[in-house]
Amino acid sequence: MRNQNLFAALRECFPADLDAVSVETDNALAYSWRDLERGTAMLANLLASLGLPAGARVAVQVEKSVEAMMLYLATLRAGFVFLPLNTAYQSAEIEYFIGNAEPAVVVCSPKNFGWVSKIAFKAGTGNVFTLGDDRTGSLLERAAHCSDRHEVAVNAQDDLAAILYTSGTTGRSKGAMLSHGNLLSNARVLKNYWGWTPGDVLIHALPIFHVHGLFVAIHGALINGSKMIWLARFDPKRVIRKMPEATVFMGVPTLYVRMLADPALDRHTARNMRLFIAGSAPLLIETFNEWRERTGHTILERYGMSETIMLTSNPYDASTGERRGGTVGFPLPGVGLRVRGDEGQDLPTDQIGNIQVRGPNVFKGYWRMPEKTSEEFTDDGWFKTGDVGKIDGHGYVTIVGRSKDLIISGGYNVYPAEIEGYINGIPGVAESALVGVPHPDFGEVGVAVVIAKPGVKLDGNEIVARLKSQLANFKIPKRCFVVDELPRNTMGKVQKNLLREQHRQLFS
Ligand code: MLC
Ligand code: AMP
Repeated sequence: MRNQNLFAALRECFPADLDAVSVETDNALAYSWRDLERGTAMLANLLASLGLPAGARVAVQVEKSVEAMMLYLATLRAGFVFLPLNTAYQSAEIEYFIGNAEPAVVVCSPKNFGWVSKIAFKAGTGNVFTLGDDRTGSLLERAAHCSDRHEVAVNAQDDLAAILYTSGTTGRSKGAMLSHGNLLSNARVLKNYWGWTPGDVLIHALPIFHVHGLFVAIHGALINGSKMIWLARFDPKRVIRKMPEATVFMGVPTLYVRMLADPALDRHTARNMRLFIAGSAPLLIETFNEWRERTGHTILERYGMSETIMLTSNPYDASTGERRGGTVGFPLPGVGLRVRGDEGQDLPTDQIGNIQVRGPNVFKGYWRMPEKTSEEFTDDGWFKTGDVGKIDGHGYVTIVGRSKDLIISGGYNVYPAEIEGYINGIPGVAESALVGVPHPDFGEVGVAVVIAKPGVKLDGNEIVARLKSQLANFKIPKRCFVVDELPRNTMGKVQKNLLREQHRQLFS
């Protein structure tokens, strides 16, 4: 049987000329396809030399670099399971992920080695390496002694390739298990659906620890043998400067909003571009329209999740329909999408309900949480996305809200229950509620409303300052109000919709 290893499939798509440039960085480094081939072989040989058991997890919290991408590819290549972690996560968050996933290998930034290695060794991890964003660290030092030839591991379609932590629809973070087959089938569908062509060049400006930057963008370029212009961080000026050399860009809505704020963005800078893709959070119709006016290009919005990779997309090919702002387009080929009522009944066209999906892209379940996994699937095998939406008569899907209590801020997910837990742990706090309100830059941001215990005087700014030492920065509420009481319904439940309404003008 054919090897179903994702890396093997991506490598087959490398161009014949391995000396051509595959990645060009913003600090003027150029990597050839041969560099990717050799670098991933050396790293895969290093992983293979560690005597890891099958299915071992490789947890990685490092700054974005081409070597970090190679580490991802090498983990696939060696047949192990990649576990990316947001660089903003602080020690309590890392402790949870490492404790839960029990990785055999942890790779962290050199500056974090002290605290990360302590957490990792305590959790039983046998190997902790460092990787800096300037090609420093013990990982590359060790890999330098390894052979640059490596036979790609043999994997079946259902073998795990990656675990992505997400809170799903409820509760504590859960590891979504994605297989080689999930990732490869989605990459192949997107290559065709988005019309990737020879000569395409992708500007890669997203972080590489989530679905968007790690899978959609990287797989998209590699499976097309396309060059990437690699920016270590998003900077609107740099993207605009590089745009004439590129044809494809992917971003969360905040990236588009920030580029529109730069007068240098115009039709001339975007003249060679073929496609602008947006997703991970709702794209405002104003942004969609303004982008078209300024650049002459219509953004293609698509919809996905950690558990499913990409689900729907507006059409690329005009003959199959127009790109409609405010919608996320059609279910991708092979993806089933249906809208169900709260009782599980099928809903007619245009009726709003719960979005459920199935297909070869849908994940294998949550890591070591079989009960949670079965709760999130219907009896007939459809995954409950937690998103609320409708399908119109032409088949366009629109997302109108979420049944899960989730705030999406600048494309990152913030789970109110998690933040409220931390706030409630602060001495003197009786109760708290976190709600999402509109924000011109991040789309949506969290605002905390807190009640103090009797006789205690609390200060909102001090609460925020305290949270900063415990949580990733994007999870920190942008404002915190201390009030006497929270609005409640007759059952005593906090009415978050009223709080949201009360604060919706805060940043407008
Ligand atoms: C940064 N900050 C944020 C934030 N990012 N606040 C709220 N939400 C965010 N997303 C705050 C920091 O806390 C800090 O605050 C200040 O902004 C500056 O931090 P920074 O790190 O310098 O910010 P910046 O580089 O400007 O980052 C903004 C950003 C980044 C938009 C470039 O957030 C980003 O790359 N977002 C993309 C996320 C992404 O890739 N999502 C895909 C998920 S996959 P202070 O107070 O400390 O100064 C997925 C599935 C799918 O959802 O469908 O794709
Ligand atoms: P994550 O768990 O980080 O993968 O986030 C997935 C969630 O992001 C989805 O369940 C949606 O709520 C949201 N999302 C992704 N793309 C879009 C989009 N184009 N429009 C609206 N919401 C989106």
